Amino acid sequence: MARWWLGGTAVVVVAGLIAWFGLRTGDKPEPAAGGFPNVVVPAPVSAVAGSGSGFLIDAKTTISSDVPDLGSYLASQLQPLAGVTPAMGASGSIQLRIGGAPANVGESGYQLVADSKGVIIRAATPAGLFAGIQTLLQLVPVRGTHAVPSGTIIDYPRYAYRGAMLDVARHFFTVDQVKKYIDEIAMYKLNYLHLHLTDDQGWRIVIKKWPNLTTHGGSTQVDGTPAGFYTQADYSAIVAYAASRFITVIPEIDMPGHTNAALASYPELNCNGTAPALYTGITVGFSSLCVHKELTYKFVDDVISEIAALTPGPYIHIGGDESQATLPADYATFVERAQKIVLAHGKIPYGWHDLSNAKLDPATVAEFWGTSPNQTMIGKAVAAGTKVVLAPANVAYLDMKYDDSTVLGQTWAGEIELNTAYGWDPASFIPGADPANVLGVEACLWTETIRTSADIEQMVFPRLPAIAELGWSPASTHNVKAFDQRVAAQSQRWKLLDINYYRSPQVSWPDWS
Ligand code: NGO
Repeated sequence: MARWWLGGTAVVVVAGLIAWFGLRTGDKPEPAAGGFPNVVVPAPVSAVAGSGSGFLIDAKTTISSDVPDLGSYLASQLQPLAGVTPAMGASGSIQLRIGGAPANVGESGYQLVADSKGVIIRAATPAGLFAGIQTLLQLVPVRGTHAVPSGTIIDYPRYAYRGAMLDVARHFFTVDQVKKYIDEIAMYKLNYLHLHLTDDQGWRIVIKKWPNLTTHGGSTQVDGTPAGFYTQADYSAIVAYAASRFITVIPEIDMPGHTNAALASYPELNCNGTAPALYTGITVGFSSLCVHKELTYKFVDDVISEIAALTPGPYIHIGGDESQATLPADYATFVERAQKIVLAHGKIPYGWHDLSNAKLDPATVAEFWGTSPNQTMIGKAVAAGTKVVLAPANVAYLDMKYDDSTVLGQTWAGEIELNTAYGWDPASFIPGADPANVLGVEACLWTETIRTSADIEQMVFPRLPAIAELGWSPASTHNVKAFDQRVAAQSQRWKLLDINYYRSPQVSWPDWS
């Protein structure tokens, strides 16, 4: 019997509040147990236990889906979990239905009902169904019989923006590596992938009008090892793959600082007309586009024009961080023109919160990466109505070490253990900010020290699920003990899928061996 189903009595459970039936230290999950309230990350809005033994996924299971691609996606994802690839059928025991969900699930949420006969996920949109599928996949016990516990979940996100940033400039990651990362962030209902495509150490996306940006500027990376770049077709493949997981890609072209790779590729972009050498170190703040050359704005317009054409999503990120080599007045001039260029190409300007040193367009979105919520720059901008995404470096930077023993990563913003990453509230983070101006949260992975997919996973698991939960789950579910228990349950799937993760001492990891 499922641990959370108490003697046949239907028990109303608000996820996260009832931690006592979670996995206890050293517990092995019972076969057909786990119960959705204490395993799902991000915690659902509400979960009501049903009676009965739940739905057994086996060779007889079939799927019928109003969105055919989602039916086959679910079948492929069930294969490693339950050892079966359900066939599609008109009246499947698992149904994915557009329509019929309660109105409060909105455009991004879903309702999931499981009983002994089957599972029905209903949503208003394919994106909502996809979120419901992620929940279902977490409910399937990997061990023993693959029985989804019976009950009803109603779930929808707290914030519209739930992002992950991956720096592909300091170390380059291939299309396949990015797709793998997309699959991993999709498990936690993130809906934006922000790709940091350019920096001092490398320019990673072909711009047809400025080909040397990649042929020269994309040839190396941190450490001076050979690197690569995305053709526009590669990039479109990433965008399309992300879209199939209901994730919108946000391209970042970091300007006017962090531009050594561009300056090294085209001497004419430099104020003195001389190209610097390629850069393979990690110190920042020394490069700047030449703000007073008109060619600079032709360059920016050409780049943004090609990037906008490759971007179905609404945002283009123009960086704007750490422009120590740009005079403050020049910075303001540049940012004001760059915003206009983005708007002229039909996109919303987005950038690191340093942008608020310039006059912001009302549409511009600022990404807060500071370590103190009292930083006046962002406070003023948000008070003036600027929409903000929160990626505070001391809680949401996944390149920070966990503790003194962490091999990878940096420490400039502190060490970030799992419960530190989880221990803040986006709504009240910036004092005085109207919570309505907080678009959401982003987990950032800078890659000065990160070289492989295993490195990525080591730094993001389990902290990325923490940030994902802050972005998705209602504040009322916030409970560190319950969260740690639900994260512990996730590790069974990470092990199965060969996803590397950090065994934080704050979590009682079950022994899955
Ligand atoms: C800072 C800096 C990046 C570094 C990162 C490392 C921002 C927005 N600019 O974050 O260039 O890679 O820290 O943690």
